[in-house]
Amino acid sequence: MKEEQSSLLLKSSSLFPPPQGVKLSYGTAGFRADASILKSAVYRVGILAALRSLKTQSVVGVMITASHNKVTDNGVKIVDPSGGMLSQEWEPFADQLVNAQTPETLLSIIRECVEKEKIPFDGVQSAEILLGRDTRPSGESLLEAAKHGISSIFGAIALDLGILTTPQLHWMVHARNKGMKATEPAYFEQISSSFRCLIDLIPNGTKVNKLDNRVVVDGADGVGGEKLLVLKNMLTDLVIEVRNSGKDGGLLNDGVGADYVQKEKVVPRGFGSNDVGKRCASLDGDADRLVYFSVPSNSSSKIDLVDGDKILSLFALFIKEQLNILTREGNKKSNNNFQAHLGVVQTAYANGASTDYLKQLGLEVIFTPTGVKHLHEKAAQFDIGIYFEANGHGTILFSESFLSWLEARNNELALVSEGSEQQKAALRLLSVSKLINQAVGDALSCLLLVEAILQHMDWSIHKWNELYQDLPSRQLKVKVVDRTAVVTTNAETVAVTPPGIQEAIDAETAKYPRGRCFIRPSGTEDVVRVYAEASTQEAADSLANSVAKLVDQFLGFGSSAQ
Ligand code: 16G
Ligand code: MG
Repeated sequence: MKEEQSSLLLKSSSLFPPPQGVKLSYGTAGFRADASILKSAVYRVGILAALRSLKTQSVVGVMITASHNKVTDNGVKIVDPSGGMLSQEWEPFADQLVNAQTPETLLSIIRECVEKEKIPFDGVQSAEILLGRDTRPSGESLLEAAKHGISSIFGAIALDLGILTTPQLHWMVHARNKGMKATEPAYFEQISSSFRCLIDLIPNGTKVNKLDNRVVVDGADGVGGEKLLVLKNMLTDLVIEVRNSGKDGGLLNDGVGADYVQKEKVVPRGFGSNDVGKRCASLDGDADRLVYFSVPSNSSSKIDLVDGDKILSLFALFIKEQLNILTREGNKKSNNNFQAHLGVVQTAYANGASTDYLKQLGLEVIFTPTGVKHLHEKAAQFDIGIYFEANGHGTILFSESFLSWLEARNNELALVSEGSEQQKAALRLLSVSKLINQAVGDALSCLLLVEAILQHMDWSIHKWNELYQDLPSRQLKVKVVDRTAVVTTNAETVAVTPPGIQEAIDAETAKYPRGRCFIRPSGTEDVVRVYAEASTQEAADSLANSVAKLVDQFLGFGSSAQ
């Protein structure tokens, strides 16, 4: 590393001293904390992003958001050149860099990283970083800190894209590295036009019966609401009413948003008895999660939740149907046949009834640990991989080879049987691959896909919700002395340590019909989480409570679960 580069780094990092006595960890989805202590971390993530861009010789992204956390929190994460999450191999660098106490230690960690990763660091190579932030008030000054970090690496350029949803930034990094247009208008144009294609491909009989093309969306008073106000005007055949758009003074994530709705199972602010029977949806604070719900009666605030598992089931059903049409009898004559490998990916939080349903459809279901990076990685191994967490984060990934086959098949069908059912199925799948975000789960594009499929099927939200009935479940969290004492295996379904706890959990679970229970350390909060499922709500509650007590006995402060 050149002398000038080292002294620039020493000088600029001294302007961003780390907070005393705080240790941050990259965690499941980047660094997150109270915004007041994040400047130094964001500055350093700027440096790391520049190094990552130099190393990969591609554009990378930095997103400033704390998703569904309270408005006073913020966070930062890196988007890799593929548009996905930062490679897990680099997470330890991120931790070391952010926790370095002095400019000198910081410099030596950077040196080590440059050497170990053989990063071309001669000032000749250039690096480019796309920056985005959500609507949090702290976002603007944190984004400035990221710019400082980036400009302290010679040859690195920051491109400030302003306020974006997290998935928009992922989409733009992905698009940019594929040589495609990576602007917000291009994003809106792609998702609205592929939505239109799907609507145009709805079988005629269904269109006549189409009654219900309205959806009411809770924007969590965040960036998703704001963007949806733009997107809705580009759509015909769908009427979106946006509430909690962030434009009318509501507080971000305060009694609103997908996380609140999914966890509390009550109406978000601004929804109530006037909405009985309507199809409603909720985005989270950075619009990478989506859940649906309906208000069943005007006497309580309870909702009927349609969660990520049901979105996954709807998508899987539709994709499978299109694949069946494409490859059915009579079509076999084509010498251009291909058995697409379709797989679905869930976590242990997926409701057991959803897994049963997907298996009944004949689908291959795979489990991974919690966190988008794990699900995404697995789904990418299929020709079509659909992944969802119950909390509403997910997408559909299409492999490059399957897409080239599909394009070719569509062209072939256009010649021999233009307008046939087979060709329509090919076109629908191609439209889905353009509508759904290939980089990361995206609430806006998932919303449009759900709406297109419901119109295609001519289904109400109730019909959709009846695909299967969720098993009653309960989630609890337990404060413990050290959550890292819990180590799990088998996609988090088995606790390996502390010794003896899994046997105790098994003995408890065996007492309940259809009982299922697991514990895992949270990746975002200092707690151990308990999930329990059973045939009745009372049983699920009781199982969760007993296991929370076990966690407390094995690991707690001697206090009881909260
Ligand atoms: C983060 C993850 C989400 C996961 C959640 C679990 C991303 C983008 N987000 O929000 O996938 O479900 O953490 O939180 O990866 P927990 O570890 O506290 O239960
Ligand atoms: Mg989010």
